[in-house]
Amino acid sequence: PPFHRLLLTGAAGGLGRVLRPRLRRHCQRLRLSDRADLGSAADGEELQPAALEDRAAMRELLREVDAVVHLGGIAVEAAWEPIQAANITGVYHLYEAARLNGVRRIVFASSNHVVGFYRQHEVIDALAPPRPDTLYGVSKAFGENLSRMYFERYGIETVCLRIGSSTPAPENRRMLATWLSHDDLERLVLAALTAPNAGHSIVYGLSDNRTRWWDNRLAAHIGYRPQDSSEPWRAEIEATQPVPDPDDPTRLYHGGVFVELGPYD
Ligand code: 15L
Repeated sequence: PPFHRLLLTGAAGGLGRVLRPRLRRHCQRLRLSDRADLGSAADGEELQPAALEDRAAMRELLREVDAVVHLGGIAVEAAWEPIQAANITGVYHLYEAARLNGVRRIVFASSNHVVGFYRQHEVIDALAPPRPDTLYGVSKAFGENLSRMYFERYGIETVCLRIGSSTPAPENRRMLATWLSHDDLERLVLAALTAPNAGHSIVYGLSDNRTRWWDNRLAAHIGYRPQDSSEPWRAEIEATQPVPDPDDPTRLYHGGVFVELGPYD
């Protein structure tokens, strides 16, 4: 395996549980962290619970780690305080811990909600200005910018994954464009971990879908090659799910319903 020790944060979350057994195959030791219960350690796993807002615990968490897959944090719209604690302060703690422990590569789970207010007729690449649809999207834009600063100043490489919708199968019309299969998620994370010169990069996380709003031409150096597509689900979704009203956000915006969620304060 190419890595001695990988760290996966958010390992108890939705995608953390998907990646846990898959990343295990690519390292000698897989350190797993979350504030939620992680169950028991399998062979080659190390459990190290930590809250992102706990600076000292984060510093310990990144000790003797080759690279980090950072899925930890709030993954949907929420009140400001938890977003600030996990996605703003927590990401800062992560990068400070990387700097102090000499960690050289981070794969950062960003989100399509950084660009959620683009319209579905617009196709954008990684240079499109952010148009966050939620406080959550703003917090992910912060992580993208903080990681850029840590690359420019300290050479810590980050691949920001603007993940679409990673579920076992596409569930609705919007997800025909945004879907990222779990196998493609694994391919994407592995490409981001192993690309020789990742620098600071932004990659959209989607499968090889026929309808697509996100263009990865600026991320060719990461070498991500999706193998799956939402297309086999199209006929059934289009036959069984009503066409939304013309002013329905799920039909207008990249971010779908997120453009209307909240405020939750
Ligand atoms: C996200 O960022 C969320 O974490 C996920 O739960 C989905 O809602 C996804 O975006 C999406 O846009 O489908």
